[in-house]
Amino acid sequence: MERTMVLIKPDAVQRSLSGEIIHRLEQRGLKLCALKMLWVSKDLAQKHYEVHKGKPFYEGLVDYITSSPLIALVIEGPGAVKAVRQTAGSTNPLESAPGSIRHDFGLTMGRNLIHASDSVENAEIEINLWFKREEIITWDRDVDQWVFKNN
Ligand code: D4T
Repeated sequence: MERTMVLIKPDAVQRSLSGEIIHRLEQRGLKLCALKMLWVSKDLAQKHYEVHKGKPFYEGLVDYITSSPLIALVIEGPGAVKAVRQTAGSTNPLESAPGSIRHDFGLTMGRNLIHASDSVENAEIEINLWFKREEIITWDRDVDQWVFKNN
């Protein structure tokens, strides 16, 4: 089953939106496989955002992500990468679809509440960067037959 990684970023945690964001992912039918709160080190933040190194917003992005605790999650489901990106909304909240998290709670790219892996390959890299193997729970959820099945 496909997995993706989500960060409930420091602005969302500070604004007490963590429960709302998890609720929306669960409501969609997605399954939690790992969850932890942490205060990210500069080293981990720099590794996570390495592709953006050198861009004008990079330093501010690393400062923001390390400024306050965040919540990291592993989420599972059919098409989990696409589903979570859709529920999160576009990077720029002003271009996000109504009903998405970034649209409903955000205004700027600099405080856009949530990170979601952008491909299956990057999801695997990010999950390995943020989680130890034993922190990820493989489990059957009783309702999966009513949510995950295709005919
Ligand atoms: P993340 O990685 O946080 O899920 O965001 P996206 O995948 O939607 O967008 P991204 O990689 O292009 O950007 C990473 C991160 O940088 C912030 N950002 C981005 C910013 O502060 N200013 C900017 O101009 C851009 C393009 C927002 C998300």
